[in-house]
Amino acid sequence: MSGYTGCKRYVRYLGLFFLPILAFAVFMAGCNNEGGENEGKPAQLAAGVPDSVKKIAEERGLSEKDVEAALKTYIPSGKFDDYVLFASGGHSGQVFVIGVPSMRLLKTIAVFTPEPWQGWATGSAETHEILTSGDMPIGEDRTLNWADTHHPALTETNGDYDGQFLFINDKANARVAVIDLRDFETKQIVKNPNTISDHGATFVTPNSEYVIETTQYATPLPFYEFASLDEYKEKYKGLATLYKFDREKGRIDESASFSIELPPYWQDLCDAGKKVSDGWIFCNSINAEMATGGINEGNPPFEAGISQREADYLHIINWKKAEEVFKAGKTKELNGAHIIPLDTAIEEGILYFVDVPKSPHGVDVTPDGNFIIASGKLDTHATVYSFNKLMDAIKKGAPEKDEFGVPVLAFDDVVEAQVEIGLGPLHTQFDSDGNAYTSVFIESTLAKWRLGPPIYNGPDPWTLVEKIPVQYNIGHAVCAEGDTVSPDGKYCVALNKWSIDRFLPVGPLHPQNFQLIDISGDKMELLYDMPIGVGEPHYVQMIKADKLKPWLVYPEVGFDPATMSVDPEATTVGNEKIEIDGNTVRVSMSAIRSHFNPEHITVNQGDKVTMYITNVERARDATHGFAIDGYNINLSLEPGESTKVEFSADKPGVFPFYCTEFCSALHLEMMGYLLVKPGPGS
Ligand code: K7E
Ligand code: CUA
Repeated sequence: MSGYTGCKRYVRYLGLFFLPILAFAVFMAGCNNEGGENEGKPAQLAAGVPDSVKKIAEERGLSEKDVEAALKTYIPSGKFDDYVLFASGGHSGQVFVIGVPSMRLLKTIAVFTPEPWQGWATGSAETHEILTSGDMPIGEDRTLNWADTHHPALTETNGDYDGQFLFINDKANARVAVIDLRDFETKQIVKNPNTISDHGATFVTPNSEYVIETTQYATPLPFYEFASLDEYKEKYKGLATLYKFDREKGRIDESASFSIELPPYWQDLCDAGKKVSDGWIFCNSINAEMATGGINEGNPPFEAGISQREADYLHIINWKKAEEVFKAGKTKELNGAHIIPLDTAIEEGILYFVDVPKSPHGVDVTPDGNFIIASGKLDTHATVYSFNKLMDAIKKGAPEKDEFGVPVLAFDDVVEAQVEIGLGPLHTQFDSDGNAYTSVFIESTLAKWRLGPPIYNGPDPWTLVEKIPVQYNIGHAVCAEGDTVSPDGKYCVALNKWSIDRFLPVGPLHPQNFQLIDISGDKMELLYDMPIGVGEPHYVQMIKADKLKPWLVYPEVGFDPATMSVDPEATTVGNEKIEIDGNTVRVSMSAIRSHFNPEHITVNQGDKVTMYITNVERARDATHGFAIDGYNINLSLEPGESTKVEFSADKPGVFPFYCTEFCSALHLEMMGYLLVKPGPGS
């Protein structure tokens, strides 16, 4: 509870400032509440259902089931959720943080899209730098300020979430971001220099040694070299990139990262092996036909061309071997990145294929690592591959090769089971009792089915147990820690693409629908619908809330979130000043309830202004904003945070600056003036 001791320390600061008594009173009221929530008052257990409750249910037309669902999801004021969802924000480019079972939105983490509330790339030099470091490597305007986020991946230790970092990909531009879960802020964005779109990202190896990213739509390698579609087979490539994660630094180390060249088969989702299958990666693909579309030229459209064959290829990649080959220098360099050529990958035994029926999408490894489950979107089955059988088949030698020379294992040698689950299966999660949960898109259900030995040793292995309808068109599903080595069961959430009639109409663009499902009983029960009114989430991970240990305030005053350390340039109390040197102006500013210091900044038109602003507060939630009207600048300064603002004072006039977070009774008075004297030519 650093915020609590912070209050006491802040009382000392108060002597230094002349603050109106009112603001002080409001502040101390805030202090008194600290550490108060969730403190152990004895629970008041309801003894039977009182008539008043029955009356409410009657008046509101609620069934017994509705009341039960309400009780299972209600979190009283000041109590916390048991689980946290990290949801991709789709084309909002962000990540949503949601509590389970309440399904309350706790935060949107700014990632690839400027976000003014958090001051993300809307004024602070540090966040602007992080965002633009993922810009396009070519072109006159390299700006990328939107993204299509698909798959978040929490860091893992021995295959279990450890709550330290979160990765997420941008499908639209092949970027990967790193979010630090100490302050829930994006720390790094990496643009793949050789691929333009990704999808099989982000997935981590069991100790987060690597973050996996595969290309979605094949393009020439590198992506900005031109090759006509007639040269598709020769010039277009897929790429699996393994980004080395440096946990100490909390950053991807691009110099220790490498890619593996793949045929242009449109690699889709991936999962890393775990336990027995640690060291391997499994990725689906959907265009073994190598169709190039061209409906306007009389060719079959992509959707038909890509669905001609009965099967596509599951890619089986030995990443430990690939790492050895990379370290031995058997790579080519392209745009500063290391690539293992396809021929080398084949020779070294890094890459194998096996058929997956009917345009597969998801691929998911069971918690024990023994099975790999792949689902064909146009199939009614989930196909289960045995890891041991795959290894035996590799040892035995593949009977066939694809047209690039990649060994193709015999399907019948490696399949453990094909489970009939429904039309359009996509993604699979797991519980702690040997069950799998597969989202079934076309029929809009979540299907629960039994795995087989050794992970499930009861009666009727590899059979469907039950299906629950969802509203509507489920994409991914997530269950509590359901893709780790130790799933929790309890809850799943169906991530539905369409909501149609579930919410009050808000115009033709409908929200997505997250549906919370209780899986703890014999029957799955739908508990709650949560509209997602911004972007289209794809994948989500659900972590136990107590694994997250976020800071409540920054650990020291002057902290720079970009470096996660005290900025030596940060303004300290008593050192507020304005230094002018020719046409450069340096402002050292502090922010505290309820004033900025300095309050007047007078510069000449054309001056280059750099401001170091520190929020010197130590109280929890005492955030200040800093906006300059007309200069397109807004920051969020969390307690202890220091940030840098750079701008050119190119517009003459008088520009109020003010605090954009309602921080105290005298918040409106927390302002100042930027006075820009016109230059000689204006
Ligand atoms: Cu939407 Cu995982 Cu990108 Cu399936 S993906 S739904
Ligand atoms: Cu500081 Cu409002």
